Amino acid sequence: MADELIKVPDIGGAEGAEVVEVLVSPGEAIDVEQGLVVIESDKASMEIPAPTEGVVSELRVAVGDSVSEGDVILALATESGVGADDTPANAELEVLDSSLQDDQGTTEHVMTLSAMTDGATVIDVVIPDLGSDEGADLVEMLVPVGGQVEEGDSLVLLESDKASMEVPAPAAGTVTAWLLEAGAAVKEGAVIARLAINGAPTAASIEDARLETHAVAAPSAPRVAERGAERAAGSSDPDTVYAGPAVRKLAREFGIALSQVKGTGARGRILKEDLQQHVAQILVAEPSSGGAALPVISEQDFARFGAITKTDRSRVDKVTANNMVRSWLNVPHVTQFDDADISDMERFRKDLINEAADRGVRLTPLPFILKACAVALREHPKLKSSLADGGETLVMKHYCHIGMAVDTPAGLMVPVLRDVDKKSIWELAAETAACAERAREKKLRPDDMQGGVFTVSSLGAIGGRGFTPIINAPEVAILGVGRAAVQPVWDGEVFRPQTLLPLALSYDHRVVNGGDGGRFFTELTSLLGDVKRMVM
Ligand code: CAO
Repeated sequence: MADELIKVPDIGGAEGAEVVEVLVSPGEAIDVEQGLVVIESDKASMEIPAPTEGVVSELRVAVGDSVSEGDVILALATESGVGADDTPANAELEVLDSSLQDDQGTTEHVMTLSAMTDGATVIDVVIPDLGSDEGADLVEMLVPVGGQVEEGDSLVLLESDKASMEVPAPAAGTVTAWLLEAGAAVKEGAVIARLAINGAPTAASIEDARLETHAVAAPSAPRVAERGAERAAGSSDPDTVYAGPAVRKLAREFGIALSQVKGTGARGRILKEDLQQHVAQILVAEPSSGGAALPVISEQDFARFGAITKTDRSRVDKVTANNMVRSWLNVPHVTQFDDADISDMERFRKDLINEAADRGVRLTPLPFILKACAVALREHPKLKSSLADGGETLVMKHYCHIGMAVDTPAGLMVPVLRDVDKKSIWELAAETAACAERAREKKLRPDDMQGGVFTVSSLGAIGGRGFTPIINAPEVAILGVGRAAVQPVWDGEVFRPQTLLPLALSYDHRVVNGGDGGRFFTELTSLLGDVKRMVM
């Protein structure tokens, strides 16, 4: 038996994720594909399955930990496992160790003695090994020229696509010059500053500085915990802010000091939603700042009126809430209603029930609705466009991926079905069922929820005649589906029973005019009334 290290796989560009559930324990025998942990990122919940069978020999994460692609989740003792010593993670550690050893005798690799003035030794501060060849942007100088630093104090903040990192002072001293400007792209070895040091640096202090940089660039669990503790203690020191590169970038764009933002992620990590919440609060608190302030819904002490309990909301619920507010506030919604006569479609669907059972699929009205939308969108492509360039241009999409709202215990998810226009009703039936199951089991990947051009939200199975769906921006339209019912319809001479499907189409009035919406809707209801036309 050998230990195989199981790592966080590619999570589709998500910037870190939180461990929300650990499904196994040390000593437990695991089957291949068995769920190990559930992680939630900004975009998705995802269960990480075991790539092979084995016995859990060590758990490396706990609920609340923040993880990213490549982080080790656990060690699995397997018959054919890769030995722990051979894993990339350890290989990386070895490289780090050997680079430190190299530095023992070659301190100028980290800093170069450049001048001796007034008895002080002035050294060059250089960018250390960043752990990748891609370099980073010099985002912020944390110490002004003339500023005093202690050994290990952060000098600059660097940001790459994958990490934020601080370069610590290799020795105590005074910054005498910055040689680059904020925004400069830097790589290992670039000289960024001059430091007049208080005493001659030792090889040991230089090694410590290197180690420190590595620790910040790829925070190990204790380091992250330490930073979280600093935040939890309410520190306003920007050096202790714990946030990912994307959040830091967004904060700079908003001109927000992250030290003022309360992090709600694991160990006080500041999430994008925290920043959005902070900005919203500022707008509310300072109506004069932009005139766009919203009246506040003040918080109440409900306990005054009776017993209450409070529960934490899931990440999916919070992300959905933000998306809803963003769309509701930015997009002028118009919602139009109609009923489709699906009497023939329902007869056809029921005729196919036995064939569906033979094929092992459940044939609900949804695949027909999706197909009808795809055909109507082909004729009315504006309904699947998006605004770009601040509203100057319209992006027309020559594909037809449609999102489908799924109600799950963790919250609302919208997996996207690819190329709906090219798929048969049978294919769509199988795919909608599979997608809904994956959503409910938290197995959707961020990719599965991207690229939609239009969304269908069906409450038909749950009930209700109609509702006004909120557009999944930057899409420009969404179809809400109610519960079909047989109703009497006057045909000019008598009332005849018809199965009517209530539909609500919301569209972005910046892009879609009433005429566009009406024509699309008429086409859609007529396709649903005559399903043969869907294949024309
Ligand atoms: N009218 C009448 N009956 C309907 C119907 C409709 N519009 N739509 C579905 N049904 C029936 C189905 O035919 C099925 O009955 P049978 O088993 O007898 O055929 C039953 O309702 C259950 O359907 P389903 O929910 O299992 O499957 P679906 O394909 O209709 O929907 C899914 C799949 C994933 C869209 C749905 O389960 C779901 O999650 N809907 C909620 C979406 C949501 O929350 N939207 C709101 C978003 S905004 O908050």
